[in-house]
Amino acid sequence: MRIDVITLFPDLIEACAGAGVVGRARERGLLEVRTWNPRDFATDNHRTVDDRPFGGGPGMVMMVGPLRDALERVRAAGGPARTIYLSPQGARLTQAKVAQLARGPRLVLLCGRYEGVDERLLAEAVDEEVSIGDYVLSGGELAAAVLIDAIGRLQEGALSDAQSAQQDSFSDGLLDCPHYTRPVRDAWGEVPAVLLSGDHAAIRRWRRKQALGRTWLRRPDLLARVELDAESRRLLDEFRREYVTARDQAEAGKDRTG
Ligand code: 9D3
Repeated sequence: MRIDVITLFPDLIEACAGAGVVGRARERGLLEVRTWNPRDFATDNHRTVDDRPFGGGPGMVMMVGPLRDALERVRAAGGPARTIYLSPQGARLTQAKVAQLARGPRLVLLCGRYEGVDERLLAEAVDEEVSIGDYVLSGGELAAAVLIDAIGRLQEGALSDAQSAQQDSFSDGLLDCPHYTRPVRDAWGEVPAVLLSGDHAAIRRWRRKQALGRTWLRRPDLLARVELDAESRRLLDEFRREYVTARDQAEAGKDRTG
């Protein structure tokens, strides 16, 4: 898959998309990422890409001209592509959207700076606006980097077999279970005995129960959207009962000492 990024800060994109799983995917030719700087498409001596907003007010707006010329060059270099503007006004990014976009074959990401881009560009040249969440960034680059990372790791062959298998068992809309490694005993606690038991069925049930329980505690919104089979409902009931019991005992302990 190929991703072209139009940005005033190509170094930011390169820094994020050059490391780890995504960097390796690019080295293996599974993912191609190219950056284009609108400043290279400015027409005046100062290479101006922004101007003051009509109607007044603070901040600057990215001009249509340099962005349009950059987009036209990008499209000429590889045919038509879905164009996404990273924007606080966009639809919130989800894993389902990531999976859809990762099917490719091509994507153009437009990063805004200042107060954003001239609305005419959005109307004429942008297919979709995407936000990564309800907080204020200083531009679209980190959001584009998030999208590239999430898409890159889904490219066929980007993850090791182990990572892919891991992903399969948790692509079910639940939070992950806790993880432990050596040593078994440490000043900060012990590894749960079941994980040392060698009983693979019991380990699988424990992990499922923890994943369900943590999702119930931390992300009830996610839990409300998954269909649980009979075993999962039973494991979650167990988790809830144990959680309530442990909480009641902790409360009783406090009453005795305090
Ligand atoms: C403080 C400036 N705001 C004026 C009231 C509007 C504003 C303009 C530009 C807020 C943020 C930005 C820059 N943000 C992005 O380009 C951006 C973004 C984000 O800020 N949050 C979450 N997702 C995204 S995607 C692009």
